[in-house]
Amino acid sequence: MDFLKIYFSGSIRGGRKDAIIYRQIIKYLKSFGTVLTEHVGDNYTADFGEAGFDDSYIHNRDIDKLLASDVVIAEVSTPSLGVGYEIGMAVEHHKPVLCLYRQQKGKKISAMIAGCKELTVVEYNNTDETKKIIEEFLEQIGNL
Ligand code: 6K6
Repeated sequence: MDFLKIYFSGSIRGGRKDAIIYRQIIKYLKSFGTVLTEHVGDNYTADFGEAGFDDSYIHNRDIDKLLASDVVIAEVSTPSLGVGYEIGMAVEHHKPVLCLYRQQKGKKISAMIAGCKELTVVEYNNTDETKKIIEEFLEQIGNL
């Protein structure tokens, strides 16, 4: 089988407080294949290093990557319009999607994610747990 193409989705303009977690997940995902969206874990400056990128260019490039991917792994603890849009698009195109969610006091995951039966939504407490969850998911969808 070809090297697995993984689309990692995580908040950018929705807020970067979980960026370190994204980096750790991406690092682990790289042991299974190519992560098409490694930049989501990058350490951006205040403007997220976006200077010079037109929004429609970003959108079209990311959708091309999403459609080319074998699997989508989204970290959904920080609500993000872009992440929600990517998940919806992935479902529409029948991609296997794993949503990783960290329990946070006073917060609840969107019903549009928790209530979608095409998605695999799994809660975790620390990044070590995400490794087992990811491995089990890839096994379950037949990619390991
Ligand atoms: C960042 C670094 C260098 O250039 C940039 C430009 N911005 C983006 N680049 C790539 N993907 C992006 C960018 N902005 C949003 N996205 C996509 O939307 C990513 O794939 C994320 O999963 C998602 C984040 O959406 P928002 O709404 O939180 O920004």
